[in-house]
Amino acid sequence: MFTQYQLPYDYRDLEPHIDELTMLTHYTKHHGAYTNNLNSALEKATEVSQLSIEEILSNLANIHDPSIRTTIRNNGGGYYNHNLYFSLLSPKPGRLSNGALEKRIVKDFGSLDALKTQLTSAAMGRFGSGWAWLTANKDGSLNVSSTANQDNPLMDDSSVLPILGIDVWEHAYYLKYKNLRADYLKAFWNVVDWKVVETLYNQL
Ligand code: MN3
Repeated sequence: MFTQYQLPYDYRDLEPHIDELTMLTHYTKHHGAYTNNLNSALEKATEVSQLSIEEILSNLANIHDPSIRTTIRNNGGGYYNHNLYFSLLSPKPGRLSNGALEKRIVKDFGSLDALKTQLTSAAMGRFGSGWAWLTANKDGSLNVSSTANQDNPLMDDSSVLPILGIDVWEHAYYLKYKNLRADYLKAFWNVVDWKVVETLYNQL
């Protein structure tokens, strides 16, 4: 039985960057539904129901029933992706320390600003609903990518570690920003807690 990541902040706390109604709806309705649907589907997929969510997403091919496999792909992805997304946000976001992640960002992208530009570009380039990602490889190198729907980099390569995910489904921004995804992305960077990203990276 999977449970939602518990928010350590209130729905209104990310204002004005992400508005209260968006946070409330996104967390209680969208993320809540992904979680419930995942748990229901797993009752019919005993071949994977004892695994961690990372293991499930990395082993979707082991789910026998194609229809249940699709349900778990969509809702298990939605469950995992939103746990990561909400955990990255903070009303008092921390900065990177002068540690391994900052050094690697400079090595792979030139600067933190250059990395943000690449992630923003990946997020803008995703047509329709999906996500942009920063993932870490086993050797510590970093990669920017994007996926459609609720897919996740773990579905293609179980060896990578997603350390930052940007939700670009319209439900993440439409109430406040309407069709202006670029404005949402600009605001998003104001509430990303780089300390959380760094802690994930250090788990490699
Ligand atoms: Mn979402």
